Amino acid sequence: MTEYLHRMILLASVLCCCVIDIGQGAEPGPADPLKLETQQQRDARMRWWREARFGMFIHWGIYSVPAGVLDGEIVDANHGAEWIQCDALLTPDQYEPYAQQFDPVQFDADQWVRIAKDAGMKYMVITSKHHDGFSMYGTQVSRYNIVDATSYKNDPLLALSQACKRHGITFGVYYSQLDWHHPAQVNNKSEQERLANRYRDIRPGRKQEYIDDMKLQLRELITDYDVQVIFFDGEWVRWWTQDDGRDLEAFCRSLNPNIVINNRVGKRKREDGDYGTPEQRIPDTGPGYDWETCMTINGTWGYKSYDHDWKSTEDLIRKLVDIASKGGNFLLNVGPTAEGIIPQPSVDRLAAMGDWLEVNGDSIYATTASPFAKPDWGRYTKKPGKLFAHVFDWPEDKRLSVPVPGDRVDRVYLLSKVDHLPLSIIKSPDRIVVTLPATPPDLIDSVVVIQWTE
Ligand code: FHN
Repeated sequence: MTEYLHRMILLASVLCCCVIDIGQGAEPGPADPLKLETQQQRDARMRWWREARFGMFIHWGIYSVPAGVLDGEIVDANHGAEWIQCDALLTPDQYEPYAQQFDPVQFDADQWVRIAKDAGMKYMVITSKHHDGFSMYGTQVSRYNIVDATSYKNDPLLALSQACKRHGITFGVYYSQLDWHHPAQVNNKSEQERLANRYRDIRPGRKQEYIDDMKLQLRELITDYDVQVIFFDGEWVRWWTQDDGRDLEAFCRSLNPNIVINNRVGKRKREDGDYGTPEQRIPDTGPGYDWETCMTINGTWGYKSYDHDWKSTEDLIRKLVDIASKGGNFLLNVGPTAEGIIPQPSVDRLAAMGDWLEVNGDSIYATTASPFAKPDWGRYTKKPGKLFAHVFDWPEDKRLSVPVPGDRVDRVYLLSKVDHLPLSIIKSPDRIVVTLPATPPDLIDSVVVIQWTE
């Protein structure tokens, strides 16, 4: 049987099972014949990620040295510190010496992983190479990396990958297609100043050279660093196509069939990768497929010495709940200093989120999107047999109306009360009214659990 005939039969079988799946699956799998996995296989592969709901994003690199300031002047208060090379229009000769100044002697991989774990985070995604093209691990592909180009000479990504394994956290990396250092890329002549960098061009005839180097690095990361998630970025450059994304996605999957890849591997289309990536925002409703909001705790991804505009713990917890109520994941960012320290305001907020999840994790992890409209007083999340009412604003009349048929409800209790003593409820055909205690057990979010038969 010829290769062509074999692939046609394979393609035909894939196409027909895709049609069936879309009819049956909880959410339709990406309708891409390239992806030879069935909906069941995809659900199995994505399960840990969907159940995790909460991860740590880490933007760390030599841009943490200037920390958003150049010659005592703030470069751009509205843009991430990781963009300083572009925003200050620095030439490589002006920017790359920061590598020699980068010596994170206080970096402690176990401490970082513990901060993530104590925050209730289940996975971690760190910048292996951001737009500046500097590799934060010991790559053989370019000497512009932390082992060869800094006085630090150690490999923090290897240390983090190993620490994640020790603490049961899943390890992932961020990787940028846009690269201000790679010789195959060049500033875009038709764009002015910053945009020339943002929309960097590829030199004629040298695209494959860059793609080959990317693949060599991704092979290193996937095979030697146990990478289970890849967050691509910088895909907006015009020379990067959706087909390039498909090719790169297939390449990564050939190295690790279980890997989870974001939609920026392609052109942020639904069929690209495994999940959508809204940034610094939370969609009004879930898009009906896997998605993850990435967000900063202050106003920058990379560390900025002067940015103290920290979101409150209340805001962050309610954002996590809002995202989970729409069936999404929350990838919350930290920007460590050049010394290797995660800023204390970030650590404090993450610890407080961890305390809340210690008590209320059942209402977040492995839950799915709310089946009901968003109530004025909060949000809903659910899992089989349980509906979680997240009460942000405690009703003045201490009564909570929930649109579930009364005859289906077995018990209602407060998740924070270890005894789970039942609360009194009034049942009616289409709803129940719960009588709440006078004061909320938690001012940020008190979770009322409704045990019911769906
Ligand atoms: O330009 C990057 C930015 O530096 C940061 O990495 C974020 C995080 O998702 N992504 C890009 C902006 O969309």
